[in-house]
Amino acid sequence: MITDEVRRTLLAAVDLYPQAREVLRRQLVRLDEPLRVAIAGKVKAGKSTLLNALVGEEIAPTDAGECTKVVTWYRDGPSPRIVQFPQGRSLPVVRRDGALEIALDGPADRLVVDWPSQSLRSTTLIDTPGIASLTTSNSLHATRFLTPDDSTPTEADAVIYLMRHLHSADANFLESFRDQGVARATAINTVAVISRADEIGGGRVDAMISARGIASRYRSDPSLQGLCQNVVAVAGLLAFSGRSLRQNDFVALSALAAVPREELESLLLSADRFADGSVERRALLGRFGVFGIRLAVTLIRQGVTEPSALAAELVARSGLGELQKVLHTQFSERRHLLKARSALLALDGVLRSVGDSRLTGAVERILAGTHEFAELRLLSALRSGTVKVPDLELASRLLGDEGAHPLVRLGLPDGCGPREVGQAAFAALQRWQRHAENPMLTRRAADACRVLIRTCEGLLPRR
Ligand SMILES: Nc1nc2c(ncn2[C@@H]2O[C@H](COP(=O)(O)OP(=O)(O)OP(=O)(O)O)[C@@H](O)[C@H]2O)c(=O)[nH]1
Ligand SMILES: [Mg+2]
Repeated sequence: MITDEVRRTLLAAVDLYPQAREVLRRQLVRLDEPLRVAIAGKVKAGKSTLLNALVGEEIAPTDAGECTKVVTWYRDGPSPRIVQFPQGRSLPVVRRDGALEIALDGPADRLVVDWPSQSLRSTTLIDTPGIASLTTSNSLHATRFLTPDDSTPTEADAVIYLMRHLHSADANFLESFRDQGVARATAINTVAVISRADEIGGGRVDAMISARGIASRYRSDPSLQGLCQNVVAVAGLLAFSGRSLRQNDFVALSALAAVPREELESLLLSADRFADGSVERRALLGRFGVFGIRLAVTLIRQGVTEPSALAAELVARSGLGELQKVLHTQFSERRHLLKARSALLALDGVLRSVGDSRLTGAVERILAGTHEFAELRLLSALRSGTVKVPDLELASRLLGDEGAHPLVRLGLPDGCGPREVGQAAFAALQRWQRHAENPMLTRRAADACRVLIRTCEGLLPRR
C-alpha cells in the first residue's frame, strides 16, 4: 500500500539526513493523522460559517466584520481545549449561547482547537483568515499557509476554496495554489464552493436554483476546470441554522408565517424594519438571513409542523449535502493518496534543501508506480482540456471522478455482483483498447488511453 511505501521512504530519509529529522518525523506522525482540509477564500466569504455547518456546532467565531485573524485548526479531541501558538499557551474555553468565544492572549500565529466531534474524526478542518484581508498581515498568514514556497511543505492536504463571485483575484489564487514540486500541475486537492449562495439575486426564494446553475457553469468553465476538482453552491448560514435549529426558532418562524405575505415581504426589505427594535428578531435574521426566513416561512405555510422536519428541509436546500458528497468522493475516499502526496512533497523539499538525490529515485518510483496518481493527473488534464479523449464523461467516471467504488466507476447500479462488474470492466477495456489503436490519436491521447486501460485491468476480477 502507498502509505507503507511512503513511510519506508521517510524512515530511510530520517537515517540519511539527521539535519532534517524533525521535519521528517512530523511527516511520519502526520501520515497516520486525519486528513487536513483548509477552508480558504476572501474576507467574509463565509468560511467560518461553512466550517460550523460542516461540524454542526458553532466552534468557529463568525462576524459581519473581519473575524478570523489566525489560522485555526479544529481537531477531534477527548475534551474541548484551545492552544495558542507559538507560545503553546492554553486559552480558556468559553461558550456563549452555544458559540465558542476565543480571546487571543497576545500575538499568535496559529490556534489549535480540540473538540470532541464525530465530523472531525477523519478530517481536521483548518479555518484561515481571508485572503486580501483588511489587515494585510492576517492575509499574509493565510497566503503563506496555503501557498508555501518550495522549501516549506504544505500544511493542508486539501482545500475548500470559497468564492462569492468569479473574480480574477480568485482565479489567481487558485493558480498559485497549484502543486509545487513533485506531482506538479494538478488540481487534485481543491474543491471550489460558491458561498453565501442564498444571497444571489437578493435572496429570492429561487436563489439556490440560480446558484446551482452558476456552479454548473463554473464547473464547465475551462479557466476553473484545471484549477479545482469540482464546484458546488452552498448557503452555509442556512446549512448551519438548519443543523442547529431550536424549538424557539421554530416558534418565532411560525409566528412570522402568520403575518400576511405582503406585510412580511415589506418588512424583509430592511433589517431595521424587520427587527423593529426587537433583539429576538434581529438575532433571527442573523441566524437565518433573509433567504432563510423566507424559505422557512414558506415551508411552514405549506404545512411543515415539526422543527425536525423544517430543519431537515433547510439543510437539504442549503447545498450542504452536495458539498459533503463531493468532499467524500474527492477527499475522504482519496485520503491515503492525498496524505502520501503531502508527505512526498515534504520529502522532495528536504531532498532539495540538502542537495542530495539518493532518495529521488525512490520518490519518483512511488509517483510513477502508483496508478491512482496517474488517474488523478489524467483527470485534471481532461478537465483542463490539455488532453482530449473520446467519451470524456465515461473516461472521467472510470477514473473515479464520481467515486472510487468499482460500481460507480463502471456506471453500474448498486447491488451488481462480481459477474456484472467483470463484464462491464471487460467491455470498457475493449473500448479503450480500440480507441488506443486509432492511428489519428495524438501521443498524449494515446497515453491517456493506456492509463484508462490499466484502470480497466484493475477492475477485472482477480483469477
Ligand atoms: N446570507 C448569508 N450570510 C452568510 C453566509 N455565510 C456567512 N454569512 C454571513 O457573512 C458574514 C461573514 O461570515 P463568516 O463566516 O465570518 O465569514 P469568513 O469568511 O469566515 O470571514 P473572515 O474570517 O472575517 O474572513 C457573517 O455575518 C455571516 O453571518 C451564507 O451562507 N448566507
Ligand atoms: Mg472567518
